[in-house]
Amino acid sequence: MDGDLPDDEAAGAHGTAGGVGEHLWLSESGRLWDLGPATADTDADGVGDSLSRNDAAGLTVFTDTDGDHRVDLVTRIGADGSVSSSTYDPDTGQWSAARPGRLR
Ligand SMILES: [Ca+2]
Ligand SMILES: [Ca+2]
Repeated sequence: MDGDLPDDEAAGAHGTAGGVGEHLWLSESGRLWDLGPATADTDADGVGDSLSRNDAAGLTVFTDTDGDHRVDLVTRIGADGSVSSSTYDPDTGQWSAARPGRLR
């Protein structure tokens, strides 16, 4: 028969386990960024909800607080110990800055 796909190719096209369905997504300025799979479980419910990125300016932690795989909390920890965070409002699609602070 024509049109049959090899098994491995079909599985690759349709599999979801470990695929992008497990990734965290970041909405910003009307675009959606694939951040990759969560690497940390910050609320200990057994489901990964956060990942962090290191760069020259410090550490940025992306967290999905409600389990829909959309990041809704971003925390930036500067190399100098400063901390700032932004929360996402799904109703408005806007990020708003939370009160800045410092690590104790
Ligand atoms: Ca969790
Ligand atoms: Ca979310």
